[in-house]
Amino acid sequence: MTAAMEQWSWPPRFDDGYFPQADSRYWFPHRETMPQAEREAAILARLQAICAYAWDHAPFYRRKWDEAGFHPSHLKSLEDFEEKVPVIRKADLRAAQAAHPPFGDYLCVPDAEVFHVHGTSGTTGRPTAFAVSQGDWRAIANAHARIMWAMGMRPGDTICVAAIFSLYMGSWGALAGAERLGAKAFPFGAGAAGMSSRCAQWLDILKPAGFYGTPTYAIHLAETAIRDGLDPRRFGLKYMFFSGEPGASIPSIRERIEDLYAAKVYDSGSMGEMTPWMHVGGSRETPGMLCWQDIVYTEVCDPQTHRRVPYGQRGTPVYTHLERMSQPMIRLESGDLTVWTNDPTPCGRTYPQLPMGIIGRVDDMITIRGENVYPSEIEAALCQLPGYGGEHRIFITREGTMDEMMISVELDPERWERGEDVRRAFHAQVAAHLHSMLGLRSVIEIVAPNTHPRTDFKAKRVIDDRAAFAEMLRRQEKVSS
Ligand code: 8LH
Repeated sequence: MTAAMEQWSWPPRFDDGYFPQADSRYWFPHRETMPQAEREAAILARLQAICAYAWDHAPFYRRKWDEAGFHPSHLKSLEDFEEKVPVIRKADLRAAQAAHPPFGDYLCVPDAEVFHVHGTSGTTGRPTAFAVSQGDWRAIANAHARIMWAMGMRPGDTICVAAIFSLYMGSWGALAGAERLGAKAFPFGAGAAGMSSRCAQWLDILKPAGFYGTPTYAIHLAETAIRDGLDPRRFGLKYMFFSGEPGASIPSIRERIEDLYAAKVYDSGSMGEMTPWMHVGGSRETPGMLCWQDIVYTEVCDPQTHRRVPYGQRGTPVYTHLERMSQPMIRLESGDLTVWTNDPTPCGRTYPQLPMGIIGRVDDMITIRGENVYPSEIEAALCQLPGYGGEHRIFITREGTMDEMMISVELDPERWERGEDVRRAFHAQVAAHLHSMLGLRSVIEIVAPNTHPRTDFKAKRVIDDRAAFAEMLRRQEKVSS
């Protein structure tokens, strides 16, 4: 591979002063549009280099691969990669960090080279630390600037980052990309009391071109703005890019946000561990997300066998870093669910696509009387209904031996005020629509606007008390035996 692949090297090196021609659709024209077979040959060579690097620097990978009978010298094709290299899971990373604190024995650079420490929220169990070297931070900034360019953002644009600045990689990744793009970075953040009102006020004053956050927060922010007497359509936003949860690739939710703000919506985002997480991310012309395979090699796999599923089918993304030195992830199983395709794209990039984005987590699936449903499908269906008040909760419970689902749906303020008949009609409409969209009946409750708490981060809309119910039954059995 020669000059044909712009700034493609191992170890990764970037020209921080590089910009494409101002009128170029592509940041790296050749790298983004090259024939797939040529790119795959380059990816294979890179995978060989990275596996050898990880073998030399990370006892974690040596141990894993020894157990699986794999050695980097065995890697001769992309098929070898999926067949011979075992997946790693978040639990493996957690265990490695518990045994080798704080960064685990997959840290491949000297401790002194760690430049940023981020991590998982750790709400369930031990948090996992992400150690990012300075070189990797540059790689992240360059990759994100490239994808933000594809979404249409340009040097000089003001980009508001409206997500919490803590250990969460979402906000920092968007900020690093905005800085490298030569944009005016506006790291407003999120998460403190009263911040949404102030954010709306700032957006109204500053009129930024770009906005980053979660889809849930964008809707909440628009509601806040409207309540404060501001019109989000007058913020002047052009590009709103999202990550962290499903929404931006779901037509009804995307259209809702586009309508609220009169802006274009783009989806992006894999996992904090996989930063540059925009490596699955949208472009101006292509719906859903592209898999930017030369940044992170994505395989959409059968969740059991971890072999790639054919294009057009559902599977779980398995990710491999191609431009990270500090804690390279090699076949990290995401546990998410998506469908991948490999069609010619309107933007001309020759990457596989995730046209529906990421649907949810494999284990988010709710099974009621034999029917499977994902929470994002319920949200998508509700967003299609005029009158939907913007929030809902899904309660899963066990009645005897049967699982039941109850959905509590807000009605919009104007219809709510119109009284009981309108509420009853909406109830019937929600029940019929969800039945036809999901193929199963659920118990519906219609509630007043703003009944359910809003969030400035990722929404948690499922309340599942089946485990508590089973536990209660066990306790009762003990008492009566
Ligand atoms: C998504 C999406 C998406 C992430 N559509 N589900 O924000 C990007 C990174 C930094 C992030 O959210 O990382 P984190 O906190 O580790 O969460 C990763 C999970 O978030 C991922 O496994 C997905 O389940 C979800 N997610 N971006 C749908 N665009």
